[in-house]
Amino acid sequence: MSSAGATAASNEKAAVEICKGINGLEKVVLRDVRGSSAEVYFYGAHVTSWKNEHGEELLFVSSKALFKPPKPIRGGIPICFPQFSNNGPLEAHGFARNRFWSIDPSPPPFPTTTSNKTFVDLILKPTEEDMKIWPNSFEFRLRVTLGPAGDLMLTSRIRNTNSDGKPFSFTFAYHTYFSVSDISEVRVEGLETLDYLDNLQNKQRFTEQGDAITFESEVDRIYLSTPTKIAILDHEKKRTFVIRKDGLPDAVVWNPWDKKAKAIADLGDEEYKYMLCIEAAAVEKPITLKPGEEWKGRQELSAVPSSYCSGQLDPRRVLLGS
Ligand code: TA6
Repeated sequence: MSSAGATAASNEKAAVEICKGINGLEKVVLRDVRGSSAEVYFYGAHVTSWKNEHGEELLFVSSKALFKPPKPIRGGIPICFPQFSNNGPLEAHGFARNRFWSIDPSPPPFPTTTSNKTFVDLILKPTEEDMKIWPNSFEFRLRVTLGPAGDLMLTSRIRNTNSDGKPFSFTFAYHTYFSVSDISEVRVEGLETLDYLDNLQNKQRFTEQGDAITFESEVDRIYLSTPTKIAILDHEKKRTFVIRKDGLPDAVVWNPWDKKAKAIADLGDEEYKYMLCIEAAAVEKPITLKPGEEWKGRQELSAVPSSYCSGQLDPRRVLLGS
């Protein structure tokens, strides 16, 4: 087991390292002995890198991303809490992504074994300033785990610590930016026939017709009550991303395409071609917690090499497999 708590021995140091990143912002680097790695900034508890055992970057981060608070980092895995998008009075996607988190000194025990995994536990509690905009006391614990096969898991545990007996409600998303070879060549499997709210049409509700989602223009949709597994097939890179999720019933699919990309200052004009956001989320039905109650939301990402000849590309096998 390797965590950020004990980095005494040099071997341990190799697995978990706290160091300076861009603009001197501190980050945690997780390394697995087989070569995969991940990087998490304390700023936003923001995962900005996930590499496979060949050192290939699997997440998209914009070349124009600003690592400068209070601006969120464009790319990687921003955490949207306590509000997804503009679904409420707070700034878009809430404030967790532009706050400084810290190492969790005493994370509650974790249900699953961590013997062969590398991880870091981070925690966010509201400041007095936060309480003015969202008057709730909470503890948000995030564990970022790099598994032996290079899988990346994010497990959030949010507890209501209000002392005034007040429940609170929130919406949530792991706003993951996947790196793809060419957006017009990828397919998303697992969302067929589902209902979705279209953010480009005043959140009107539609039903997905296609047998797979492909991209030829801006897409900004919230798929409702999805299966727990979704796949992104990138033929050109012979790679399939598999997203497994628990406690997060919805999935947001976003690509800004050309016009919106030009309007986003911290995104390169052509960069929409190399990114796809598939976001494990809880949006349609806000989560409500009474004081003392805790919610858990987990996403597990894996990138499997896939090619027609190996037959692994058959999404049915990917989605229905273990
Ligand atoms: O998750 C999709 C979305 O809500 C889009 O509507 C778009 O605004 C995107 O998030 C990016 O949001 P941001 O606040 O990071 O610019």
